[in-house]
Amino acid sequence: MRLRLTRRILVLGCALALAWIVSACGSKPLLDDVTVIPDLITPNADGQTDLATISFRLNRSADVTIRFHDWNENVFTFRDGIPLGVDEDPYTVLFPGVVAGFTLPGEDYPVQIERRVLPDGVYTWEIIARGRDGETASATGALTIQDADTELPVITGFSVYPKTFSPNQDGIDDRVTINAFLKKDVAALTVYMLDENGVRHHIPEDERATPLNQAGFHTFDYDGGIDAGAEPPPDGTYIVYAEARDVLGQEIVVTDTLTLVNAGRPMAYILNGDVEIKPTTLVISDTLCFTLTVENDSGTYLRTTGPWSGSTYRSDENFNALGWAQESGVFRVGLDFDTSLRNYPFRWSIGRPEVDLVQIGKHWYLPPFARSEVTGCVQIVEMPPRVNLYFWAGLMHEDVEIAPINNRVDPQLVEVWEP
Ligand SMILES: [Ca+2]
Ligand SMILES: [Ca+2]
Repeated sequence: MRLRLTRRILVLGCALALAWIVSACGSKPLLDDVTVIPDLITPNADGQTDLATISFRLNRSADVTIRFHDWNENVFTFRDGIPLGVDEDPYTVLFPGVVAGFTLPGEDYPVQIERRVLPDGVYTWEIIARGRDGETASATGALTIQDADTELPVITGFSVYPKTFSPNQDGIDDRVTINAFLKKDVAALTVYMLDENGVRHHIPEDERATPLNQAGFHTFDYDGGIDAGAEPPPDGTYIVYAEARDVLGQEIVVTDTLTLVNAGRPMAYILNGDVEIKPTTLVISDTLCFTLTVENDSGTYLRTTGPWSGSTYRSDENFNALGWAQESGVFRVGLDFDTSLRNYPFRWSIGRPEVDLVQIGKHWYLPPFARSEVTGCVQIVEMPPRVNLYFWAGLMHEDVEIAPINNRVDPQLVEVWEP
């Protein structure tokens, strides 16, 4: 009886030994050599024990999750299912005490908390590896968090104004102002608009307000990228994000919406650079007229203003005198000549209301990709300083630019004689 028992134990022992040998020789453990050092950190960015080094070895490819459990059975995720390949060298990850965003009981923040530092306490860390074949291995240990700087980089007063804008350099609602108030100094404050392709359109900060990244009031200014020469994003409603990240790595996000209408970079030309000016010989009190065609070579509406195409000036008048002052963002055709005292004193709209132009709000526009014939006349009422003068046309985008191709177009010699 005693002998049989001994023999049984022996058989069992061999079987166990065999299993151990197969495990050790044929297949190493999935997760190996796991360490978290030190076992106490103080995440407050003072340079002292701010980080723990998490180290482990994978003997087969696996998805690795690193998380923390508190004393109330709450779970905080640091890394979630990161796919990692088998590697002879151990993986190391620096843990700054910051995990995926969470809210504690009784808290109500009007912001999204993306990443947040763990409050002081003793946590159980857990590293889980899930192999491709479903095999799972894990390791656990204790980590103490002490003196954590738990103040979040909260953003308040986030506003986008106007909520609808038309980035097209027509001088009407071309820019958006975005305000945000930072409660603490941060490592980065970023504002951007996300388009339907997932592309971020960075919105630059107006540096006249608080110094970059410092607690206080921050202002951002967005023109759709036009002033930098870019084509703005297409019309539509977008989400604007403001993200604040502090030196610990805590991250806060707030959002608002912004709608783009009539977005587009305006481009227009005098068709073929061709201007008809006649007559080219006249006497005082005769009238000089021009005809040209304006082409809107863009997908946006071009704003314009009077005097309307077809109007006649006296040569001792100018557009200001007729009550049509320079206006930011409007396109006008101008006529200029050698001895004129100011740039393009005679100006006309790039089309006629309700003929070539359409009304949007209170203003008149040449539609996308449209052409319009523009004419205008000047009655020469006084003798110019000399008999022979060049006259030329221009197409100006007031307070924005006169593109070189639209300046001093098709100069023609005109003779003016006393009667
Ligand atoms: Ca510290
Ligand atoms: Ca506009």
